[in-house]
Amino acid sequence: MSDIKRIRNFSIIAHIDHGKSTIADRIIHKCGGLTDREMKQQVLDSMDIERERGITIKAQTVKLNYKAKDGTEYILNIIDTPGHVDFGYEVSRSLSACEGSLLIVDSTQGVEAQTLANVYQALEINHEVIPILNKIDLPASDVEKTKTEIEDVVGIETTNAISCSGKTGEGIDEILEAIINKLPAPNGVIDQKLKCLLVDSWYDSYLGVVILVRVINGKLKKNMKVRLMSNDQEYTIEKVGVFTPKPNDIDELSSGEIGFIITGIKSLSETKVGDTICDASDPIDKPLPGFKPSKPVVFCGLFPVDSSEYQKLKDGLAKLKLNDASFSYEAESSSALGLGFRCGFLGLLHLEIITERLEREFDVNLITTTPGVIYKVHKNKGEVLDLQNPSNMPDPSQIEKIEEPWIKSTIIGMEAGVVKVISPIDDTPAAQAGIKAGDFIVKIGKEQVQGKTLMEAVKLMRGPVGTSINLTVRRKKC
Ligand SMILES: Nc1nc2c(ncn2[C@@H]2O[C@H](COP(=O)(O)OP(=O)(O)OP(=O)(O)O)[C@@H](O)[C@H]2O)c(=O)[nH]1
Ligand SMILES: [Mg+2]
Repeated sequence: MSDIKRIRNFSIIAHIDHGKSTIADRIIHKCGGLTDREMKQQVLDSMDIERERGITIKAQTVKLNYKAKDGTEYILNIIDTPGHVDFGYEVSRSLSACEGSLLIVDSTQGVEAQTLANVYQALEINHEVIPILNKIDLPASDVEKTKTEIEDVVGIETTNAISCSGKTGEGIDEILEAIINKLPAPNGVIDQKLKCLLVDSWYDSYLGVVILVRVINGKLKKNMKVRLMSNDQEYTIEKVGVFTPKPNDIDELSSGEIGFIITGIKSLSETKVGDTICDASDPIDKPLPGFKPSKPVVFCGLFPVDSSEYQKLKDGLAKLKLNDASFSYEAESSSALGLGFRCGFLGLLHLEIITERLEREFDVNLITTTPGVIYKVHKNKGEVLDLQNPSNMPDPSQIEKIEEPWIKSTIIGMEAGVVKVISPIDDTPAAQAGIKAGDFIVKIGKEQVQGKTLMEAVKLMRGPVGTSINLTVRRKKC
């Protein structure tokens, strides 16, 4: 059992490629989680495809012991998250298992889209955020400019920001001390009834379904009977463990800790991410609020090049679905391409990853149809159809109107390039179609102006603007 005051749970968040996994490596190495021989670059990116492409797809948790400068031993639970927007859902559930975040910003690149998206999610759930400027070993690194950007665009203080290099290891000691001194300890109660958050679950071919949990109150022990509150089913815990990063069996997890349990559940559909787990013999009344479910937004058809490979494709999809509940598929037949599946993904990178895994791990040659989004088709009789497959388009005589998804966006760029960026936006059908009535907000630092078009808003802002200042452009409605 660990003293809850000596636990720190935190996520590492950043834009893609800003160095989250590399900094996680350094922290693991410093805390002795792996020996020199076991250590490799981005050790938490364990899938082949993650290593080849150098991207994180799945969030990974590691428990480490750290002896602070004051001589006290602390337990650190780190969650390394993916930076690409398609995997934003991984970030949101990782954040809810922790009390704090390390916000990594590449000091050669500055603040980028996912820096903002991820840090806002963290601030929304009251995380303590430690800003870290990475890659200071590179000649193009500009720490002061990046700090100004973080203050202006993200809006968090950077006086105590840490400069570091995931490559050389400079600044890692400071990061570890800041984790201890700035991030809060969890505030659960060990003597209360068991309450756990189901953070993630995946299928392991040896162990079955592995469930990642964060214990809020109470204790989770081997052989204990627990209940999943969403389906009211009871299960016996066969194994309790933590990742160090190797899986390590332990006897119990107590309040404030993050670890995994194995219960003999065979199907991932029973383990709903965001569910609450309680003691079957002493249940709690109210479940935790849970998360918003992830929803596929990009759809396309997948067909085998050779129709005899249909069964292989079907089996492959079923197996991948076991490890990735966020994509969906249903059978489809096309007069040109034969039998196949209509699949939904979180974005284009997710689509690419899944098709690559199908071809590689299940040896199927695929034809992928053009990806599309969901259109809302309003029919004459008032019925509204969510259309994801063009072949289901109703007869034009039955359609009153069709709506296509629009985006709400923030553009961050240098003033010098603004005109080039915004002219095409003002020319888009969306801008032409009547969203001009004061919908555009241009924000530079703390100042903000509103214009009928982007160009007008930027011109209004021109007066007080210096030559190389960052600019945030936000369209108000969508
Ligand atoms: N020179 C230098 N390169 C770095 C540093 N930190 C990371 N890198 C490199 O930057 C690239 C991206 O690093 P990752 O750690 O994979 O970045 P990430 O943020 O985990 O990326 P995603 O998980 O895909 O979002 C790799 O090639 C790293 O070797 C650093 O401090 N200095
Ligand atoms: Mg990574």
